[in-house]
Amino acid sequence: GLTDQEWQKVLDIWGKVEPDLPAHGQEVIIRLFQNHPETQDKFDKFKNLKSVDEMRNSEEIKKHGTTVLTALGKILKQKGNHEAELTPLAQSHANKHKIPVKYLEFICEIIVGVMAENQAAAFGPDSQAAMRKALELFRNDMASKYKELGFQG
Ligand code: BLA
Repeated sequence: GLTDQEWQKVLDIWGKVEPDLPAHGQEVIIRLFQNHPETQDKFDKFKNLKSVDEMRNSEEIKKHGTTVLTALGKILKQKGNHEAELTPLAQSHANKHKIPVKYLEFICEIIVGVMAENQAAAFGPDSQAAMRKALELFRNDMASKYKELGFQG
């Protein structure tokens, strides 16, 4: 788990991201699709988007990015006691969307990268390390739930 100090760092930096959630979310999804094109195939509604320009102009991408970061923010604010938030998410991601743990790793790394670019001054090495730890906890707990659900992930 994380120490109280580490959670404090995570929630402090998240507080800086929150006022601009849609812009961060949009960037995260576009970069996910650019860096790992196979992830785009998981989305029926985004299969038609070919160029970065089309992605930038897509309100649906911005909307999904906002959904993702809003859900992540709710999870982080539980400081590890995120059972109630994770259960439905693991269920939909295992049974319906079929998202491997590897893809969760991809998006978490991109989230850290986008935060580092947009929040350079506030997101120092200690904050980045704390954020990485929190995202690892999220992924590990998703992976355990995947196992319970019989999804190889
Ligand atoms: C949908 N993803 C969702 C939803 C939420 C999240 C809240 C809508 C409700 C639901 O279907 O359960 C949450 N998505 C997240 C979080 C992360 C994220 C917290 O990416 C990451 C921190 N989901 C993934 C990854 C992919 C993914 C890595 O975690 C793709 C590689 C896909 N999420 C995905 C898909 C949907 C979805 C395909 C359905 C989209 C739709 O058709 O509306």
